[in-house]
Amino acid sequence: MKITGIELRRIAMPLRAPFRTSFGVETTRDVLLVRVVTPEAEGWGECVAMSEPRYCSEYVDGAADVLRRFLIPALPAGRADAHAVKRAFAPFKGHKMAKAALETAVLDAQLRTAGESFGGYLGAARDRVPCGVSVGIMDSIPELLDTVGGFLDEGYVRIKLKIEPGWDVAPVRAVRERFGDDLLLQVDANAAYTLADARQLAKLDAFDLLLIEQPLADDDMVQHAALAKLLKTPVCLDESIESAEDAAAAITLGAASIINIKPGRVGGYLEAKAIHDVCVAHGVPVWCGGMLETGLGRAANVALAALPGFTLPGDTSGSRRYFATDVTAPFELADGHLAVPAGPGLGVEPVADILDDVTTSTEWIEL
Ligand code: NPQ
Ligand code: MG
Repeated sequence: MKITGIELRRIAMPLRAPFRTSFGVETTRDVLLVRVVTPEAEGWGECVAMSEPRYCSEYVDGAADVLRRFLIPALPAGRADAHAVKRAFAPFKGHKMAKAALETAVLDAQLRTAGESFGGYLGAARDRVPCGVSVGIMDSIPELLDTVGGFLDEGYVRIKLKIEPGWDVAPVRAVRERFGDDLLLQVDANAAYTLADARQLAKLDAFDLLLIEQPLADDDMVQHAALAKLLKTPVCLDESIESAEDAAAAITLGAASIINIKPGRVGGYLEAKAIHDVCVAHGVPVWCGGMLETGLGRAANVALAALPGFTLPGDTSGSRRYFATDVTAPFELADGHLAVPAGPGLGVEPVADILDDVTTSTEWIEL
């Protein structure tokens, strides 16, 4: 597959409601899209970096810079496929989100050319996936209960509450009391605590949570292992896991008994699949995280979430969880599930007019 050119397209997607986590509030999703053009097909990749380096060290302008300056020039000449692209990127340290966007665009073009879907290529074991939803930090418990109630009415099968010091036991207790013991409930701290908070976090043991996600700093695997010994709630890692090696280390250390896989965070769908395989081999459940993706990123995540090791519902929510208008046909829940796209590649297309409306800049790089 010969790549003839690449478009870097920046879009601004207004969020239906502000999304607050322990590291900040977002009101607009600032997204970098990568479009790979070949004589046979086009492919899309979505960069999941945020405008500012608060969730991790990457940020959108940095991703665009490393793509232009290093990753696009390193693309294999002539025959490019996703595996060759992954190898070509390996000498460059870090920048997993930038790498993932370009590798995914190449994989999409490759699969569209071959007439194969992402799900088929990755090894999806089902044609729909159960969906969870991530609920931001709110100003009050009544507001939280209304929001959670609304999502349950929409059919979500699992609720994840964002927590931080000062917003943890009380919201979890309130949601558990209001919605009952059968609700699948978990929490995500986005690295907001330290090991000194172990006693406070152990209070969450009373609420039968599926897991606590990334309670401590992303580079604190040893302390996560120590914390896991002090909690009944299973510890799940998100930010700490950037590769299959990280996943193996976390499992061996006892730092995680569950892993959140986000393809963007780990450098793409090939690495995401490798992490899935390591976890399956160790009997460690995985689930597919989310980064407020548009329909383009969401399509591939839903395909990944259909692999057999994804035994917990993911943050693969419907488009309307975040956006009034998605850039593709909207992903809509049916009976708490999203259908795995079956068409070639991502199986979805951007709607040209909508995409143009949200575009803030484009850059064409001829190869
Ligand atoms: C997580 N995602 O699991 C993340 C973090 C996150 C769905 O909870 C803008 C863009 C705002 C990406 C806020 C969910 C975001 C973002 C939070 C990602 O840790
Ligand atoms: Mg998380």
